[in-house]
Amino acid sequence: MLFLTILLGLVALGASAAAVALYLQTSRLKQQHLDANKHIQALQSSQVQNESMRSQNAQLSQMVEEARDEDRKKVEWLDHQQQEIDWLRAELEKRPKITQKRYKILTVGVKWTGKTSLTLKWSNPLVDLGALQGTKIERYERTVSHVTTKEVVTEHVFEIGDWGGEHIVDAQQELIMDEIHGLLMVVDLAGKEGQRVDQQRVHDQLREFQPQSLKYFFGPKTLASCKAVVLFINKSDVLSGTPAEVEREAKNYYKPLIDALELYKSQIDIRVLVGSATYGHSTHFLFSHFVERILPKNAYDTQLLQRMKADLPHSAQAIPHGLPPAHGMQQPGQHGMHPHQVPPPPAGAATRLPQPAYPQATSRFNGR
Ligand SMILES: Nc1nc2c(ncn2[C@@H]2O[C@H](COP(=O)(O)OP(=O)(O)O)[C@@H](O)[C@H]2O)c(=O)[nH]1
Ligand SMILES: [Mg+2]
Repeated sequence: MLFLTILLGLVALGASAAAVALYLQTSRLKQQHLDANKHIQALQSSQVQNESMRSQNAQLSQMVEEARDEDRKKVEWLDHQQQEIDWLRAELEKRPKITQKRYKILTVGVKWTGKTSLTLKWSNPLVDLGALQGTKIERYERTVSHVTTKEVVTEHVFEIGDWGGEHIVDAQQELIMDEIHGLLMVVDLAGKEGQRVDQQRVHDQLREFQPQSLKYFFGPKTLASCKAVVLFINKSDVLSGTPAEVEREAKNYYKPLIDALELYKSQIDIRVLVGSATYGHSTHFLFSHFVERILPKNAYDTQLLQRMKADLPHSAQAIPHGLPPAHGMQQPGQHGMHPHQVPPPPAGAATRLPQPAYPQATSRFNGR
């Protein structure tokens, strides 16, 4: 009995032990299961990460490829540019060199006579060079012609100085300093906004250009370099009458000055014109005149020849009475140019010009 009881006890003990072992085993398995799940989750998330990194990587690779492509294109473009620069440089080497010949024309006269209006009209300047430092001279520039030889292109340029001071005696200083090729003396018949002749003003201007002052104007330096002097009696529009009457009257006002200038006619080419800067009367003739007097004959180009041919011979047909002789002043009784007429050619102008090898020009260029 005791034996049975002990046996049963042992069996029960064994069963309990087995149950405990089973429980422990189950718990351990559960824990392992949980761990395994966690690992699976971690693995899944790292797979997702991996996937996204792979796609980022692909994008980066594409970007790198594109940047490389871009780089290659830039290198090609730079090569191309370099070739172009080399080609242009070689072309430039082949080109003739450019030189400039400048001819200075100084415009003088007292304030408000219309110098600036006149300068802008006759020379139609392309460049305003600004005021000469320390002076009252505004400078303008107008290219007159280009002459090409094998190695050199010569650009012939008029540099027009427009005197902006009050008294012309101050301008004389500039004349002493500078070599000039043309001199345009401007006087007028009326004041700033004047509608009729202002005798006092005429008188004042005659005093400004009195013979004593002229002596300074036509000093040895000016006589040596200056090829053309023009006295322009401006504002002829304030006079009325026939063209001949207007001209006679205007010249009469300035007779003392014209007579004083006459003394220099054997030494320098002097021309008297009556006109109006506002209305463009006689103004365009200034261009042809200065070209004809100042520019050497080998400095004409086709365009200039056309213009000169259009200006001079054409007008010669239109007007029976020519201008006074090219050198010197008008003879008594001879009429100079009238503001309302197209200017006739100076005597001998047609023969002085180089002969063009093309038909008679019909167009004029815009220098007026
Ligand atoms: N009636 C008339 N007035 C003119 C003529 N030319 C210029 N003027 C006037 O005269 C004034 C002075 O002109 P401007 O060219 O500045 O003279 P500057 O001081 O000699 O340069 C301006 O009011 C112009 O409008 C002209 O031919 N006739
Ligand atoms: Mg002015």
